[in-house]
Amino acid sequence: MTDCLFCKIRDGHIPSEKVYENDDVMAFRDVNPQAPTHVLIIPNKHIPTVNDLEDEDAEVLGKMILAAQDIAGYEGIAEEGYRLVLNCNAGAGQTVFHVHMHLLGGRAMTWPPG
Ligand code: DGP
Repeated sequence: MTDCLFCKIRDGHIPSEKVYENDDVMAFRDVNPQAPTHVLIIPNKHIPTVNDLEDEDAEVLGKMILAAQDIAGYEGIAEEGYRLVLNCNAGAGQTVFHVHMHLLGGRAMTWPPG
């Protein structure tokens, strides 16, 4: 079995609160939420970091953003606004090495992020 935490969540070997799923992506609530809405959107394909993306992954990245748009809509935060974040490598705070997009919303955001 893979050592990747998010592959295990994708495969249902580790429980998660799933909020979205299609053939290419899935989304589940972050276990340590940093905002009232904090959802992680992952490609089903195991890709460790943004640095590892290839041309053929362009479509799934678009699908991740469309998933975020959909989730923001039913979470009721689309109009007030939300933030999408991809951390790449440890210096940017990446701790799980399976590409994931954070969808954060439901509170005021500051800029720049820490
Ligand atoms: P990052 O720091 O960008 O790699 O984000 C990883 C996120 O994953 C972090 O916000 C916490 C979350 N996380 C870690 N372990 C689990 C888990 O077992 N379940 C869920 N739902 N989220 C997790």
